[in-house]
Amino acid sequence: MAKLQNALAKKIPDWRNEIRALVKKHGGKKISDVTVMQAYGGMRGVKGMICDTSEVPPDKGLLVRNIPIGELTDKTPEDIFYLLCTGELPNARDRKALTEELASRAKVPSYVWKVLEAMPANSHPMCMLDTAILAMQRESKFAKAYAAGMSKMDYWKPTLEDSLDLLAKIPVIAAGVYRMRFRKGKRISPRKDLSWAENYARMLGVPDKSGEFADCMRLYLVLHCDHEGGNVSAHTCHLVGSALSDAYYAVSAGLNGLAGPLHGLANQECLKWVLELKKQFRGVPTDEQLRKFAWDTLNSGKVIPGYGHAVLRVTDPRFTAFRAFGMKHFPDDPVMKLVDKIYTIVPGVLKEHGKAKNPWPNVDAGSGALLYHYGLREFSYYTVLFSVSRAMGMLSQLIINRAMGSPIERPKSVTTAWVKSQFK
Ligand code: CMX
Repeated sequence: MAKLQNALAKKIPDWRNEIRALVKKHGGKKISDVTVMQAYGGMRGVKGMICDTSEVPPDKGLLVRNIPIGELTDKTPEDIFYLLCTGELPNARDRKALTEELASRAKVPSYVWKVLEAMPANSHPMCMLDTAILAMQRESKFAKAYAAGMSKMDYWKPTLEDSLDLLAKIPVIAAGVYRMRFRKGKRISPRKDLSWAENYARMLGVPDKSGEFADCMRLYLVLHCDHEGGNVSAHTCHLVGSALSDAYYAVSAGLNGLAGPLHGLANQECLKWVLELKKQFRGVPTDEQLRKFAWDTLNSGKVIPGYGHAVLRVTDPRFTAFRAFGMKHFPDDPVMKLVDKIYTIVPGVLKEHGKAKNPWPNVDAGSGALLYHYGLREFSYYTVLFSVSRAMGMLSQLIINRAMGSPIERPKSVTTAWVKSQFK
């Protein structure tokens, strides 16, 4: 950990000074107004928080520390976590040190497995993952240091410790959940000589002689890493963490939000939708059949999963990266072909429908086809994979918020009677 801690220790004083000066000079100026519609409409577009790890310009998609995600598709998750935390990509030595650091912290306490074994056999894998993370709260170094008394200036240090512990263990737990929940046999232990993504791919136990599945997992973990601060999971993690709840409390809370069908669960829903389509038309449907299938979904009051976004207004570059991977490695795969065909038809249907502000695919529209191809076919597990990656974003945001001394979050709510009284 020394290397990442040192890199952060060098940067944090400058970041603190910069923010202090910014607030001193411009603290009274406005960056947003809030309309009644926004107050009732999920605060969409309200600028009310800071996140420096990443941003999502509606016309570009994810930038990680100002680098377009499309330019990071050859990186490893270690590169990405280092980048999220420090604003710089690591050199080979720093990357290796982080891989070794994570490998050295990967042991999951035995009581976690007992808790999971005690859960009903049909528990949702997301509930199992979140329960396991919450169960480990007693390991928190932040909670111990806080109880013992520490300076506010040092909060980020045990938060970094907790983050590395948690990040190291999440793939081990996630793979254990997969093997336990879907009766795949014994758990597979992590290896010290493998990277974070390679270990996760191996521990899942999906046959992978060529190493292509491991590469798919590397890409998957890179692409889902972070999506600025206001999405449900990041914001929940930030909110819970703002009460100085430790990383275990904060990340499990954030992941409970990721488990919702309008957020991370959409990848499970999306592949289900694609396979229903495939089943109904015994393969790839005609354009007209696909159009009708999409309209039937909309007319039954459901959303088309994998399409639309609260912020994005273009095709998600993460979808583009998944599609490119699929088209490179298995262009003739029937599910991949379907995903591609849906991309040519559904945006037109959504535009005609006229409700969704963004008719284009999001990250969840393509990821399932890749997993399905490699034999990972238990849809209800897909959001767990998303979670393993998104932990990097939530944890890096938490570390930085602690370092910047972010206060407890407490926006003001108003009553409907108050709103009425304003516009008499
Ligand atoms: N299918 C049908 N209707 C859609 C739609 C879609 N894919 N996307 C948006 N709409 C509808 C909304 O439900 C809303 O309808 P109402 O006015 O009846 O409530 C209307 O269009 C306007 O919504 P919006 O402003 O365009 O989108 P929101 O910011 O409210 O919601 C999101 C964004 C992602 C929840 C929504 O697009 C959606 O439900 N998509 C499908 C689920 C999905 O793919 N989620 C994953 C997002 C990425 C992630 O977090 O993982």
